[in-house]
Amino acid sequence: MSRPPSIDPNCIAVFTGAGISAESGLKTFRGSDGLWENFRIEEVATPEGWARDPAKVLAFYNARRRGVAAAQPNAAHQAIARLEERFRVIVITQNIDDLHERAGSTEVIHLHGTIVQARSSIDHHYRTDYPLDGLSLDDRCPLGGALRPNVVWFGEAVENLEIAAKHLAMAGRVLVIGTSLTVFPAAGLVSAASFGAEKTIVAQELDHCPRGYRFLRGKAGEIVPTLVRQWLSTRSP
Ligand code: BV8
Repeated sequence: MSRPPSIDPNCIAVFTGAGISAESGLKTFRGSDGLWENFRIEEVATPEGWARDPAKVLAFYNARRRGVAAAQPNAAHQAIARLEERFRVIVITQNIDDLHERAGSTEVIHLHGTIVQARSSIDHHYRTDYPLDGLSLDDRCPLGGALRPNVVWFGEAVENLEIAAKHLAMAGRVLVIGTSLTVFPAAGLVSAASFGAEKTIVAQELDHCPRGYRFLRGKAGEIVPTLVRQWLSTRSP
């Protein structure tokens, strides 16, 4: 049966969550000792929390900014970057770290923003680097607005959904790594993958496996390099 015209066998879409950065030393959200075990989402990852106590929000993200700068891409990030030797690879990530880019991936779409940038709380076009030594309430944009992390908080619109869904729909292979699929609308993107695409999900545990996906249980740093070696050494699907 020939593939629907929209599927590209030489294109791989990789959808990642916090689990792919766990072996780089960055905390996940919902695992044991996860971020949400030690912080209340409402206080540090919502516009209301920012309005109520911006200093607390900046302290939370300043610590994560330092953590990301100290972290290194792990074997899973590096394997995904290696896939570009033979395939067009679109990385669609829920993560705010820059480990995919630092591993060498050249097409990375962030759905929930990035911690390496700050944005203005009043000028929605203004962007600047998020300083390694952290943001303070004195840091202002040219219009005098307070600077905040360039991330999508709960209750804020997710970015790049449409382009992400387009790439997932036309990819001949879809690889989902390290996400509990609990945050929407991002999690709903896994169902944008085509029926005819080869679909795989890698996680340490999973409440429900999306329809049509093969579930590989284990660590991304172990499973993904093996999968990539197989894909690089065999013909396209
Ligand atoms: C929206 C950035 C509407 C910040 C994040 C009330 C009001 C408004 C919305 C809602 C509401 N109630 C519910 C919603 C929807 C809400 C939502 O989904 N809530 C959940 C909690 C139910 N969503 C939103 O609010 C979204 N916006 O709906 O806006 C709107 C529309 C138009 C206009 C205006 C408004 C925005 C959500 C984005 C929030 N920001 N991050 C920051 O990082 O600080 S979410 C955050 O959690 C991450 O970005 C990620 O996307 C998400 C999920 O986390 P995961 O990545 O999956 O990580 P998790 O820890 O959960 O799982 C880790 C996985 O890895 C596990 O499976 C584990 O097994 C595995 N793992 C661990 N180690 C390894 C491993 N796998 C392999 N190897 C390992 N070594």
